Amino acid sequence: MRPSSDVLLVVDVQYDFMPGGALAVPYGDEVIAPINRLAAHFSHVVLTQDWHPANHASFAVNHPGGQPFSRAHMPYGEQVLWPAHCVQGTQGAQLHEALDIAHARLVIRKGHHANVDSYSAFVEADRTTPTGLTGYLRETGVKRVYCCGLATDYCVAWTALDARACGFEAFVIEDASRPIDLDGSLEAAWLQLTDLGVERLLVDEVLGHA
Ligand code: VGL
Ligand code: ZN
Repeated sequence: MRPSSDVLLVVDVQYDFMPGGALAVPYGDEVIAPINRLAAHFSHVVLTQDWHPANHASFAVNHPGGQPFSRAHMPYGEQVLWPAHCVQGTQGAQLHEALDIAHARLVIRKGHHANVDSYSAFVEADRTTPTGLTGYLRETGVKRVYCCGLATDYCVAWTALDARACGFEAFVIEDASRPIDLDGSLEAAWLQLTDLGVERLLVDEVLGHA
């Protein structure tokens, strides 16, 4: 069992990101088995949950003429306009029931401010509003943050980059994550992750079987 200073951060494994969901990530359901396998070895697991109000500014439907997967200018910068997803209290926003992680200690909800998105589990897209996760991880003695889930090139990447920026050792577990890959976003994410000191690992490497 990994010590409590190693946290497994499971990002957005929710029905709306599954095949057939409102913002389907291709093969998104394939992350569940490797995540369950990993979680059995981590005493410290934290889950994130994308959790938007229905009037959220990242939803194309809330912009006159806005098309899903187009871009809009927000006060904090460019924002991809997504199909409405993970609306607070809906079935699509629920964590997948096949996650077998009863010992998870914390579920952190993000994206709950109507006017700001939050891909990162640490800091919202305005890059100033904290979620509180940094303080929680510091107070519980975490040193290493192992990120996995959905989507590799959005919420997983932004979360891992912020973990590193907060001074933790940070890792992305590639085969326990799946990408959206919009306009080259996956390649751009890996370049940035590598550049900023986030390590790329496979499940077997994390578990010491490689
Ligand atoms: C995500 C787009 C919008 C993600 C969340 O979990 O990667 N992507 N909201
Ligand atoms: Zn979202």
